Amino acid sequence: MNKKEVVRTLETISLYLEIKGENPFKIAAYRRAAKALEEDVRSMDQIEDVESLPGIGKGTATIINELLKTGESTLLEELKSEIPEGLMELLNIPGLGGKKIASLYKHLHIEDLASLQEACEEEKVQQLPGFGKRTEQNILEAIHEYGEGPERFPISMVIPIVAEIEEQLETIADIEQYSVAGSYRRLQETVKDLDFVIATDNPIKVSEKLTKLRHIRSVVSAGETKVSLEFTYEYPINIDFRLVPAGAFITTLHHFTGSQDHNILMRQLAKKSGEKISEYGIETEDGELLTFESEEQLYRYYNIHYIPPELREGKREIDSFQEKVDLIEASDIKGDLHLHTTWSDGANTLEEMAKAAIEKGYDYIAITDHSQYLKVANGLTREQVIKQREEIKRLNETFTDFTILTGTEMDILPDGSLDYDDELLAGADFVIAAIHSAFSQNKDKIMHRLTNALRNVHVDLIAHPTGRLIGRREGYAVDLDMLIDVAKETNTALELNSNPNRLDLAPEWLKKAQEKGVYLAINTDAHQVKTLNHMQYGITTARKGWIKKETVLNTFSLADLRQHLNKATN
Ligand code: DGT
Ligand code: CA
Ligand code: CA
Repeated sequence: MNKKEVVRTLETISLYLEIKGENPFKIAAYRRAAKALEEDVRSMDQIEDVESLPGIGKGTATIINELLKTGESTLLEELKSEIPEGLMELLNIPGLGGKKIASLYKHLHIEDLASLQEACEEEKVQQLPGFGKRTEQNILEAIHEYGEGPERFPISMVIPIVAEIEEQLETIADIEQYSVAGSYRRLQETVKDLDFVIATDNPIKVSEKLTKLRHIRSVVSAGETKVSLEFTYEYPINIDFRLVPAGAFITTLHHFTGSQDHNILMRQLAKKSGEKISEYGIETEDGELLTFESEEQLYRYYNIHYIPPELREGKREIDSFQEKVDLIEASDIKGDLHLHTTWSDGANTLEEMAKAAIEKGYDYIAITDHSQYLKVANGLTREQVIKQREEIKRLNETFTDFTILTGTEMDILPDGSLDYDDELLAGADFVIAAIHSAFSQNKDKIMHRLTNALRNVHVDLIAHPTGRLIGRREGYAVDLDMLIDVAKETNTALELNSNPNRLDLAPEWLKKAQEKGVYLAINTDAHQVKTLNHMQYGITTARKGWIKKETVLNTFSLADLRQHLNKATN
């Protein structure tokens, strides 16, 4: 377990205790322990004795040590068995926290959404201390909204669901081959439902096994060619499974990957040569049904280069891929230029992040912890920045083919000033500037802040340029055309943040930036070793914007990158 996971578990324990109605001191002890760990600069491995931290007592230390040793907590398991599962689902209702849920449980014996709805309708909830008529009304509305679920799910929400489904499909012996399809495979920002294609000789058995997957809420239909299931995760979500014999796997996968508009283009292509294309295969003029071993082969049949799923949008892809198209690939990436460590709000140390990057085959990384203004993220003071640089220098001496670049993710303050002075910035290899506050300012103010940062000679990159969180937050009022123009003028790069919650900038804007000659950096913004893997979402998003390797700073060799950065700052 890394530190973030331990912290989260401690917070979960305190939440369970609160819902159970335990005494406030006990609840506070777990919150305090979580906070103490979060504020310590070391990673879990480096803390020898957790009890020596202020804020951690004997009791919480025991829990932490158990978590580190076994990955589990007996206390949490116990609490989970004591408290009705349906009660935890109430946490998804806005306005309901541990305290309120505890009161509902204790006084009205509410155990799940259904009993809460009933109590609201009977106007019992408004009589509880701290609730009132208005709150009751809000809860009722929120329950209705939750039941309907969002129309589309942000991609980050379904990534773990796809992983869990795939893990289970692996264990079904009668499945010969499977793949996720639909909008997920095309990496759309949001998806309506999930689609899988499965090759099997035994559809009856597979169909039956599918209806026993974890988290199923209801079986919509379970036939021999299609199984449609409703799952319950944070929200109810539908998943369609298509079952086909192995021969039809590729054409079915292609069909259900879509997009619908891409399929229309493919049909027109087939029509030209008197053929018909469908999920079953290509039907030639003399009635023969052709199937394929790979999607490459399928496209080659029509003399087209392989079109990756993320570009199957039904626009110009069929024309463009008549020729070979050279877009950025995962193997082009030589480093990650936006990373956090335990020095600010990351879960892993400098050394751990570097080691993981070396294992990924990178040549360099930039360590860009938060700056002093961002107190919630433990931003670094001027002195800490200097100390960190010394640490990086020391570490760099231990590497042969790898370099840590010193850097910062510096806040652009609400008034447009920068969080560090020029003298300090001049000593960094890579300076990121970013907005993390005062999101509601008008466009003029936001652009004043961003252009101020762009015009500073030391700033090399603007991180997550719009500040959006897909499906959750729009971001601030940025004029992207202007941002791109000023980025060009000042030779400042713009980020494609690979975190699947962000994917910021979006493909259409990446394309515009590239057209205007603005450099990009595809970064993970990882706060722990695990999320260095988010790079894949960045690469795919870049390809959606038709981005070439040459546009992307972190495909450069270290020498070229250094040269470019000097040119940019002189
Ligand atoms: P979504 O679910 O709205 O996020 O987007 P998709 O693309 O996953 O759409 P979905 O689940 O309705 O269908 C999956 C794929 O199946 C779709 O991309 C193309 C194919 N497909 C489904 N219905 C049709 C159709 O009526 N015509 C054509 N040409 N293709 C279809
Ligand atoms: Ca779908
Ligand atoms: Ca579907």
